[in-house]
Amino acid sequence: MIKLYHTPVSPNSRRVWVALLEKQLDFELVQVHLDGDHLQPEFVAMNPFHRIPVLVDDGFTVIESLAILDYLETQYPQPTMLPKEPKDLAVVKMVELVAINELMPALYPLSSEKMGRGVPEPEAIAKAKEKVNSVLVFFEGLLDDRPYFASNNLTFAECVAGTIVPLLPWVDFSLDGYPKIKAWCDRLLARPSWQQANVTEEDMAAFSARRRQFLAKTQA
Ligand SMILES: N[C@@H](CCC(=O)N[C@@H](CS)C(=O)NCC(=O)O)C(=O)O
Repeated sequence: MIKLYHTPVSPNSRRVWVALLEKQLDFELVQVHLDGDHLQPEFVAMNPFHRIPVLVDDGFTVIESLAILDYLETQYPQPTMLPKEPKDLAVVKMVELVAINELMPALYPLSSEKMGRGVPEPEAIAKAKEKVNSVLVFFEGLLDDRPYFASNNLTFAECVAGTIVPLLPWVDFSLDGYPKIKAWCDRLLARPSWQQANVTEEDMAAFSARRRQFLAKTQA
């Protein structure tokens, strides 16, 4: 039996969660609270960097969400979630990495006030919005007449970017100027897997409050 150690609001673990659901695998979710569970010796024994997600499959432990996705694809190839054609595969990988390396850091200042981390300087907000715009323009350019990035079927591009981009309206970044991306988000949000792995603003605020308390205590 597969076990996923995760924190439901974390995009890093939600991408694995939706992949497991989309692959229709049997798995058990183990919630790890990031205000201490992740520092317990049993968890650190699985991930010495004390981060979620961690996947354990038949006694084999995998850390790092992208490594987990690649493991799932090769161990459980049906339905396939990575294209075989080189250009399509390149598009999927670009979307995965741009979402993680460019988009996620920009969400930090944009979500700061809502998550109770204080109000960033207006320049920081403007810079983050500029970055989000460049990412969305880039993504719009990659979507063709297929319903998903470089594919007629859902791929890891959706698992990764699709668990981050739909959160943008929540941080007051409208998707109205990006019609293809907006339609792609609607398509994803209608899927049972996205509905099952849904997180609400309340979940995020509750997570953030708990995490801030923990960080204040440990950094004092
Ligand atoms: N590169 C890692 C990032 C994982 C990560 O940063 N997880 C955060 C939650 S979003 C975490 O577990 N933080 C706890 C800590 O660093 O102590 C991945 O993709 O799996």
